[in-house]
Amino acid sequence: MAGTSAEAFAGIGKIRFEGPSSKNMLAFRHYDADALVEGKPMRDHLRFAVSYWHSFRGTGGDPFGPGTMIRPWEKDGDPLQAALSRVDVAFEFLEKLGCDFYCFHDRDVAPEGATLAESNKHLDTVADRLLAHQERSGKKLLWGTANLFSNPRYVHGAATSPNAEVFAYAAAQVKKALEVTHRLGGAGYVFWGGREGYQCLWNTDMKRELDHLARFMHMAVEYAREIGFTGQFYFEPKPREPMKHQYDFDSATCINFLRTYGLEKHVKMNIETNHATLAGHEMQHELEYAGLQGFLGSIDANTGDTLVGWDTDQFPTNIYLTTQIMWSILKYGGLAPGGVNFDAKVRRESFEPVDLFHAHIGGMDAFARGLKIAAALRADGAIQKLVEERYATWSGPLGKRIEAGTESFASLEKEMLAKGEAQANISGRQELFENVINCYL
Ligand code: XUL
Ligand code: CO
Repeated sequence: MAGTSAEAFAGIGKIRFEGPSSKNMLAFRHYDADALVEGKPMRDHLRFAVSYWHSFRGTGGDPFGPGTMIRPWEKDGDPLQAALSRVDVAFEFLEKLGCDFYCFHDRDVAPEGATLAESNKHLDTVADRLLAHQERSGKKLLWGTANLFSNPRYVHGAATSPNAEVFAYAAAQVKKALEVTHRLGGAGYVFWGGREGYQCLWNTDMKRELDHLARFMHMAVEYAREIGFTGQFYFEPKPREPMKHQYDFDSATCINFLRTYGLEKHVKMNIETNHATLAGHEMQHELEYAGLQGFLGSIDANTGDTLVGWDTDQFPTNIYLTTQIMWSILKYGGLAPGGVNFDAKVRRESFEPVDLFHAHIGGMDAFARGLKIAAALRADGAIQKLVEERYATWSGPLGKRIEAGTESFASLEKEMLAKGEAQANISGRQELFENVINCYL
C-alpha cells in the first residue's frame, strides 16, 4: 500500500528554506515557496516539476558503458510490481523536496506489455497508484506524454513513419496517454518529436511526413475535446538527436508548422535549454521568439556542456542563464498552466540517491535566484529605459507614423530626399547593458 513501505531516502527529511547564509546543503537558500515576488508566491511563478524518466528511470548508462546508479529500491522481479513501488519512491522524493509537480512518459511509469491491451492495463494499474498518491499528497501532474521512440516499432518515427500501421499504433498509444493524463488532472500534454525527422532525404517524402504529423496532432486535439481534457498541448523543439534532422527543429520552425496546419490555437511551445543550444540558439532567443508570438507555454529546465556537443541534460546552476530565462518568462506574463520541468539527469558519476536531492535543490535555487534578480531588474526599470532610449526615434513622429502604417516607400523617399541623410545613430551600449545586469547578480 502507498505510504506504508520503508523510506527510500531514509535520513533525508523535508528540504526547507533556510536562507542564503545556511550551511546546510540539504536546504534551500533562495527557493522560499510561499515568498512573494511581484505579488505572487514563488511556487506559482516557477511551478517546478520532477521528470519521472530521468530521476526514476535513468540508469546512468551511456554509449560507453552500462548504468551506474545505486537505487536500492530497484530490485529484480515483476516489472509491474517494480513500477508500483517506484511510484511510492517518486512521491516520497516529491514530498521531501517540496516540489509541487511531476511529468511522465507512459512507458516510463508503467512497463510495456506483450500487447497494446496489456500495456494499457499496466498503465491503468500504475495510474491508480499515481492518483492515490496525488490525492494523499496534493502533488500534481504538470504534463503527460507518450514515449513514441524507444520501442523498435518506432525505428522510422511514429506519426511520420512510412508505415501507416505504426502511425495507427502511435495514435492508440497517445489516445491512452491522453486518457491517463486527463484522469490524473494533468495541466498539459507534450508532443516531443522523438524520431519524427529523417536520417536521409533520398528515402524520405518530407511533405507527406509533415502532413501526417499535423493530422496526428489534430486527432489528439479532437480526442482531448471528446474526453473533456482541457489541458494545454505543447510542442517541444529539438533540432537533432536521435535523427539528423527533427521536424520540431526550433521555436520558429514549430510555430510555422503549427500555423501552416491550423494548430496554432491548440498548441504552445515547451522550450528546453539544451535543445535551444543544439539548434544554435540561446535559450533566451527561443523564449523571446515564442513569447512575442504568443506561443510561450512551458519550459524543460536543463543545460548542456559547452565542450560536449550533445544533449547532456544537466541540471541548471548558472544564475546568468536562469536570470535570462526568468526575465523572458516574466516579460511574457508567466508560464501557468505550464511550469519549470527539470528535464535533467544527475551525472553518471553522481550515482547515490542523495545526488537527486542536490541536483534538484541546486536547480530550484538557481531558478529562484533568477526569478528574484529578474524581478529586481524589472522593478528598477534601468534596462527597459535603455531599450526605450535605443528605439527613441520610433516614439518620435516619423517612427509613430511608420508603425501606424500611414507611410509608404514614396512618402519616406520624399522625407529622406528633403533631409538628405538619416539622423546620426547612437551607440548600442551592449557593455553598459551587461554591466547593469551584473549589478543585480
Ligand atoms: C528528449 C526530451 C523529452 C521530452 C518529452 O530530448 O526532452 O524527454 O521532454 O518527451
Ligand atoms: Co524535454
